[in-house]
Amino acid sequence: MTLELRLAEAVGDDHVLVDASLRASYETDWTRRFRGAARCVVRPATTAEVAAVVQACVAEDVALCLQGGNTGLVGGSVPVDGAVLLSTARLRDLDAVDPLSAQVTVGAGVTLASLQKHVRAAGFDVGVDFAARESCTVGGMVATNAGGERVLRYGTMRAQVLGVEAVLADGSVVSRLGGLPKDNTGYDVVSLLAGSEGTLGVITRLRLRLVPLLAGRAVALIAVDDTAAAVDVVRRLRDRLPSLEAAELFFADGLALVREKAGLAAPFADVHPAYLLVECAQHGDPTDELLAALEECEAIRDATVASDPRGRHALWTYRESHTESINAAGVPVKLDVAVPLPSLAAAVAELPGTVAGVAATARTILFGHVNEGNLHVNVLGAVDDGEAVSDAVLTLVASYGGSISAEHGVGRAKREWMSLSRSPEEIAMMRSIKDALDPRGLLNPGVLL
Ligand code: FAD
Ligand code: 2HG
Ligand code: ZN
Repeated sequence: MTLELRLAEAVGDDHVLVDASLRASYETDWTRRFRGAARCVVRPATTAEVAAVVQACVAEDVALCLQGGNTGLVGGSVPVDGAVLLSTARLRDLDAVDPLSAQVTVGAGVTLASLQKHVRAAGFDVGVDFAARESCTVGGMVATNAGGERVLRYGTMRAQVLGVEAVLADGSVVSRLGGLPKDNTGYDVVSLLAGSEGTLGVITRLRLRLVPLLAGRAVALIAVDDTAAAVDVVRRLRDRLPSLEAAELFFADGLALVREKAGLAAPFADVHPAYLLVECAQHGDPTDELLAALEECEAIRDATVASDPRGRHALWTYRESHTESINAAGVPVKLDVAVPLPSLAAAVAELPGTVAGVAATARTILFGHVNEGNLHVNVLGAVDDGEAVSDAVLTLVASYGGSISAEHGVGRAKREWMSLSRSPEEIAMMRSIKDALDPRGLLNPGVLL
């Protein structure tokens, strides 16, 4: 029996896509920088079907690549040529929210937006949020240990995960969905799979911790002179406002591009070098506390505050439209890095020159999650110099004691620079784990290691 027939037996004919036109949307990543031609796309609907798919690929010694919403930005979600691509899109069960433990169990293919809708109807919220919410899946978010806009308050995706069900590379199933917040019985399988980027197993179901649904919200867009001023304002707000949930940084050139591509009005009468967007959330209205705290920050040059949903959304659009606006301007070389907060201003000052040193005509746009020192370095007009740009930026970041991947993962894009962020001993440990769990290297070959 051919592999395709065996896969069709596992998931049904309709869910094995062999035709090039049906495979196409799965074969290019969101940035259009990474591509691969899959042998076929297979779309299982249950953990048992996933296990059958893995077993079929193991029997034929065919590589299996994994894809959730295909919003990943490091090339990890596209297949290698000739691999079977497993899409988790049909793993979309939503169990009832458990209000006593404030937890829910969901399929890995559920999108963040569907999860938010589901848990908000029960009076809860998800601790992680970001602009790809309509398409990214919970499984992809755990596999990449996604960060986003609320890390300041709730941590990254790993911190939201209390249990996992996954199919390992030999087709066996580990299921740990009990949701015990305290459980120190040996190695933490759940944590190991978070951030493993599909190299250790296919995540099929997740038990998630939920956070309170906070209806009182206020957003401020703040103009400042530079990164140092933005960092200073964030420190003051963080010390004073327990309701502070988000602190995002962007700059005049990014705002100009967003305004051009999204057709938005200027937020202030004057152009300022840097902008900080902050959000506070609590059960009651936090607007007065936010305004009072802003008044005490001397570094603020201008500010606008919105408490109603429309006004808040309008302010967030200036920040959240960066990724789409950059994509509309060209194919970017994307680098997602973090430096220690005391070095953030120096890194921001040095990065454009560092890029120009290897790609003179490139356009560098920076933005990010300021409290974590997390910068998104987007370089337009440099796809042909991608290697040199990556090398220059990541080497600079390493010289600050930073990370070459703050939240998007390593994927295929940054694999060769792992040693800038991880010691030989750590890489050897990761390699041992990979070899033990996937000795034939069939899961997501070329990703991470
Ligand atoms: P995919 O892109 O499909 O896959 C990502 C990786 O996870 C791949 O290596 C894939 O093989 C693996 N994978 C997917 N599903 C599974 C599974 N079930 N089991 C095992 N491995 C799996 N990221 C952030 O961290 N913070 C942000 O603020 C943020 N904002 C974004 C905004 C936009 C507009 C876009 C396009 C992307 C953004 N991202 C952000 C990146 C991306 O959305 C996240 O990395 C997200 O977690 C990927 O989810 P996905 O379902 O699309 O995964
Ligand atoms: C964000 O914070 C995402 O908006 C995407 O992580 C970053 O486009 C990027 O580089
Ligand atoms: Zn981000």
